[in-house]
Amino acid sequence: MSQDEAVERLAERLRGASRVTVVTGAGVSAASGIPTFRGSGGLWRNHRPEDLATAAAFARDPRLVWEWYAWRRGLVAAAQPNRAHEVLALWSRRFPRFRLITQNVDGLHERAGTSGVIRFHGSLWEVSCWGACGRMPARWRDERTFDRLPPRCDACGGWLRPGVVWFGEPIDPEALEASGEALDCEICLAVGTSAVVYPAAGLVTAAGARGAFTAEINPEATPASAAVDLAIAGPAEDVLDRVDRRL
Ligand code: BJW
Ligand code: ZN
Repeated sequence: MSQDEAVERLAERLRGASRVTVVTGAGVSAASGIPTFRGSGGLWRNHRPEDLATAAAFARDPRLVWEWYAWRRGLVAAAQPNRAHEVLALWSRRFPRFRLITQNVDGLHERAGTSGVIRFHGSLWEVSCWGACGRMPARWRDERTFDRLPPRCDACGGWLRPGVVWFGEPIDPEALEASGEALDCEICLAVGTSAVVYPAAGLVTAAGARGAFTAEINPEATPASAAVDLAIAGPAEDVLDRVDRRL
């Protein structure tokens, strides 16, 4: 099937649909200049993101891990949402029961105007007390540029940590529950994710098992490509724009 035919097939499915769920990953922010985790450009100062995104790495060297997050906060603050974020924001108003589950912590979906985003892996703009002193909320928003790394908890003086989900940590129960509900949909799309990190990687297949038509948009093949009903090879900002024009 040509890419044009695949785009038309997805548009045809979407016309008249009501319950549409989209699961996004780092690839949707690539065109905004935010590096993805895996593949070329994923390295930061010779460290693999997988080696930094763990509680053990933070305990060992909180300053190093915070430097990585501070660098990413700076990149995201200077970036703009791209056409992929914009189309999904339009769809959040077009489809009566649209849900967006993102693994991204950058907040670009919200900045593009999508409300009710389910943040599966937390937010780059939130922090929590590493020592869980209990005198602060479980997680709170803090968009400051910290002059000292690691930043300190105002209540106990201990380290603050980024408000994100690292490997080996549980997904926020509210995000997990909202995602489970969102899988009862007619169409479920995976956009810009390598589909290797669980439990997020299992969401689209789970929607398919509940009867949804499933599709993937990614320039590269992933472990999900063979499992979805339709795999469209191409960048999200281009493919989503073309699908939107055909609705
Ligand atoms: C484009 C594009 C363009 C490029 N357009 N596309 C075996 C089975 C099941 C689970 C496990 C297992 N072994 C270990 C686990 C657990 C582990 C896991 O899945 N590991 C695997 C790697 C094997 N999972 C966990 O630990 C999770 N928690 C958990 O399981 O808890 C259990 C538990 C229960 C109770 C108590 C305690 C524990 C947590 C996972 C957390 C992941 N965190 C990170 C960091 C978040 C913070 C931060 O951002 O710093 O999340 S890791 C990183 O990977 C980040 C991402 O959200 C996530 C997914 O990456 P994503 O988005 O797919 O990006 P990439 O870079 O991989 O791919 C980009 C894609 O874009 C590529 O495909 C490109 O081709 C494409 N692309 N340009 C469209 N223009
Ligand atoms: Zn504290």
